[in-house]
Order: sequence, then C-alpha cells, then structure tokens
Amino acid sequence: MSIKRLALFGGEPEFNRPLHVGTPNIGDTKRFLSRVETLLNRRLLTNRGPLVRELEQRVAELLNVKHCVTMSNGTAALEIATRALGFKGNAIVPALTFVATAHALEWQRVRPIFADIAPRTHHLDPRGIERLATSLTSGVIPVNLWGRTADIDAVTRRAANRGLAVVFDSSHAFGCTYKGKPVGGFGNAEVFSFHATKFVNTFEGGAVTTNDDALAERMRLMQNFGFVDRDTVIHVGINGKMNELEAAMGLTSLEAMDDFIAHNHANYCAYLEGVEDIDGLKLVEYDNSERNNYQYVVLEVDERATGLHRDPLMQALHSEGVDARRYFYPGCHRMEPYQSRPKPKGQDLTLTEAALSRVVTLPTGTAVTPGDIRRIVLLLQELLEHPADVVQRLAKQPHRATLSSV
Ligand code: T4K
Repeated sequence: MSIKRLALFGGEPEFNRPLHVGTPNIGDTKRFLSRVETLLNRRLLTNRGPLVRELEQRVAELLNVKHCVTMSNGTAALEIATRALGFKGNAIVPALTFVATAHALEWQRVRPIFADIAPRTHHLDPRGIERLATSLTSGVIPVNLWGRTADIDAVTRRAANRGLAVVFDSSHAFGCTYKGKPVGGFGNAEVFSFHATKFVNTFEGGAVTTNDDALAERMRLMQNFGFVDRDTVIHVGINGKMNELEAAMGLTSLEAMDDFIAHNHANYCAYLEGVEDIDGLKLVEYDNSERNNYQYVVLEVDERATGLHRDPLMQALHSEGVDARRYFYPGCHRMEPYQSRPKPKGQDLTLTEAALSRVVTLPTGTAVTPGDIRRIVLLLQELLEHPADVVQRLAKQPHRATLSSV
C-alpha cells in the first residue's frame, strides 16, 4: 500500500466522520420516546418517580444486590458512598483511573494516596494497600477498569487486614462478573457511572449498590438533602438525584444491554484478530471465563518493537478520523492538586507510568462496526510500515488536540 494513501501524507482521511471512543449507545428509540411521553403526561419529572424506582429495582435484580441507589452521576455516587461510609484522613486509589475517582475523595478533604497497578491487568496491585496504608488511612477505592473486574478477593482481603472500608469504582464494569457473581455486591459498596459514554447510559447518571441496609438508607438521605418526609430533615445532604428522563434512558439502555455487549465483543474480536500478528501491539486481555462488557478496547504500543511511540501513532490515527484516546494520561498523580504534593512514603508508580506511556483506547460501541475496525487495523499496519516517515511528517505539522466532535 502506498504511503501517499495516508492522510498525513496528503491522502483523504479514512473516515470522513470521526469515530469516537465514547459515542453513546442508544437502544430502542421508540421505547425511549414512549417512556418520555408517559413521564411528560404524568408531569412527574424528578424526586424518585416511578421510572427511577423501576430502574433501581431492575438494577438491583440484575446485580443480585439488596439496594441500588441511583445518583445524578458517578462522581456524586463516589462522594456519597465514601462519605456515608465515613472515609476520612486518606484513602488508597490507583493512579490509573479517571480523575473523578480521586477528586471524589479530595472534594471531601480525604486525601487520595495513589497506588501502582499490576502491569498485565492495569488493576490496582493489591499489595499496594498494605504498603501504603497508615494510621490515617480509612478506605480503598479499587477500580474495575476497562470493562472487566479486578482481583476482588485479593483486594478485599488486604483491605480487611488493615481494617479498611472498600468502595469499588465499577464505573466501567456494569454487567460484569467476578468468579461468576455479578459486580455490584462486593466490598462495602460499588459505584457505577451511567454517563453518556458508558455502554449502559442515562445521559448523565450513576448509582451505588450495596447489601448494607443502614448504608443504603444513609445514602438515600444524603442524595436528597437529608429529607425523610416533606418537612423533616435528619441528615446533612446534597442534591444527588437522578431524574425521570435519565431513568427512561437507563431502562431503555438496560433492555438493550445484551445486544450492546454482543456488539462490543464482536468489535473486540475484530481488533484482536487484526492486531495479534502485528509485532509490538497488544490488546489488554479479558478473562473469557467471566462476563465482561468489552466497553473499552485498550491497545498497548511497545515502541521498541514497532519503532513508533504511542503518541505519534495516536496522532496519525487522529488525522484519519479515528479519535483514539490515551486514557488516563498523564495519570491522576500528575494532575493538580495531587502533582504538587510530596510523594507519600512507599509510593512507587513505575508500572502505572509505563502503562500510561503505552496505552491507547480505540473506538468501539454500537456506532462502530467490525468493518470499521478492519479499516482501522489496516491503517495501523500501514502506519507501522513507515514509522520514521510518520514521525518526520508529524514534526512538520501541529497536532490538533481534539477532533471536531460528533
Ligand atoms: N470513575 C471512573 C473509572 C470513570 O471512568 C468515570 C467517568 C467516573 C468515575 C465518573 O463518572 P461520571 O461522574 O462521569 O458519571 C468521559 C466521561 O465524561 C466520563 O464519564 C468517563 N468516566 C470518562 C472515561 O470519559 P471524556 O472527557 O474523555 O469523554 P468525552 O466527553 O470527551 O466523550 C468522548 C467522546 O465521545 C467525544 O469526543 C464524542 C463522543 N460523545 C460524547 C458524548 C458525551 C458523543 O458522541 N456523544 C456524547 O453525548 O470523559
């Protein structure tokens, strides 16, 4: 294939509309609109209406957990769950996560202490819990990253050894299992994000699930100003509620969840088939004995083998309309206010740093087809045939930081 075909070298971009990592899955539009019509006719738009209740019940059933408390978003869900559990002092979180995991703590003046990851899975290395915990540590937030679960038993055991509360950030892991059991009932609580970019979405939204009755009750108070009835407030609280429109989307999304997962899986397989023979490219693995949602396709680029670092490869993909992302660069520990702080004793983020310089997240979801993916793979092959030319070409042109959206 001639190098001139590539957009960087004067060819037409492979995709004339950008392919994103997070284009929302929609589900059955008619079902959604009919729910919207019903809720508008009912004139009950928020404050735990029937659609929010139905969503909570369906999620609790699906995840086989006693309580699901819906929230305005995943970040508020993390804040409320950790506050309701009495997190204070500091808490251990992986540095390789979306910054909301850390900010949710910091916002309540609980200091996040960043721990390293296990290199193969990108999940929190459970040994970091004992290494970093001090007398000030109150809890841990392990993150079930990329659409599959962490080593939940090891994390829970190590946290228990130190008497720490555990809130799983399962924002990426809705619908997944660990040892055959659905995510949702592990630790003291689990948090989900239903942001538009998540494979099951409520536009904005989130939830906390738990089997702890008292915790669920406290969280319900906290997300509704502390009200128990119209006039009685018994707890400090905020407005962390999901509304009826969001729940309508959530229910519609839930009905299509199996189709979304099947689509994501087909996409993942298309990537896998395409890149497995390319030296220096490796997809982050899924354990096929578990249920995974495959919502993130994460590629590791080994520059020594490919001759091309992840960054120029990603930039070249951008020029072709493939909006690959380097989640979660540069790492929470390199963002403010965390970056300016002294390093905690015993902290070593070598493996996190290595992953952050190699990973690139590729477009998937129902807006992307296996056919699109075969074209992306061809692009990868072509770009990696000319690493030096790609670098030289990019040096001559400024990188557009983001593609025009949607
Ligand atoms: N914990 C973890 C581990 C998380 O990943 C997240 C959120 C949270 C906690 C917090 O949950 P929330 O409070 O957000 O519920 C996105 C999302 O904003 C964020 O929810 C998500 N993680 C994170 C991984 O990704 P961005 O800034 O990278 O995505 P954004 O908005 O640029 O969207 C990506 C692309 O998707 C866009 O370029 C275009 C496309 N898109 C996006 C939206 C919103 C659409 O086509 N339509 C849309 O409506 O953060």
